[in-house]
Amino acid sequence: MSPSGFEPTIFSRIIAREIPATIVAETEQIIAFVDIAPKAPVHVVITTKDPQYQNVVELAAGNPALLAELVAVAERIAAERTNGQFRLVFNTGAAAGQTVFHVHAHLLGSPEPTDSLG
Ligand code: DGP
Repeated sequence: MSPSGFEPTIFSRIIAREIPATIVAETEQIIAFVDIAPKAPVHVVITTKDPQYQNVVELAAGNPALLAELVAVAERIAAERTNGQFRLVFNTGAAAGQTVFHVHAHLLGSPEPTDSLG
């Protein structure tokens, strides 16, 4: 358990630079890094540095401004790295595929023109 009372996740270890990741964007409260198991030509995980919100529903209720900042960071990364069309996915709950219970979005896209992002 961390001093803040929240169980640290693998993302906390990336934020602390305890394990390596390819970080593509960072603000005071948000960090984004390349997904270790990419599902698209561009696959970036965007998460809050604060580990207290387990999923997007908790973040939206607890700190909507931080959710808006996360989305703004996603849009900036998409503008730099994709063709301008992208998916932003928040898996919410284990049955929906969530494996890391530290709120995060998956930004999925392609730098090339595509018909579909799957
Ligand atoms: P989700 O299944 O929605 O909870 O997404 C968790 C994502 O986190 C999954 O796509 C893989 C990624 N991930 C897990 N561990 C690591 C890691 O150590 N490094 C990086 N770069 N990504 C990770």
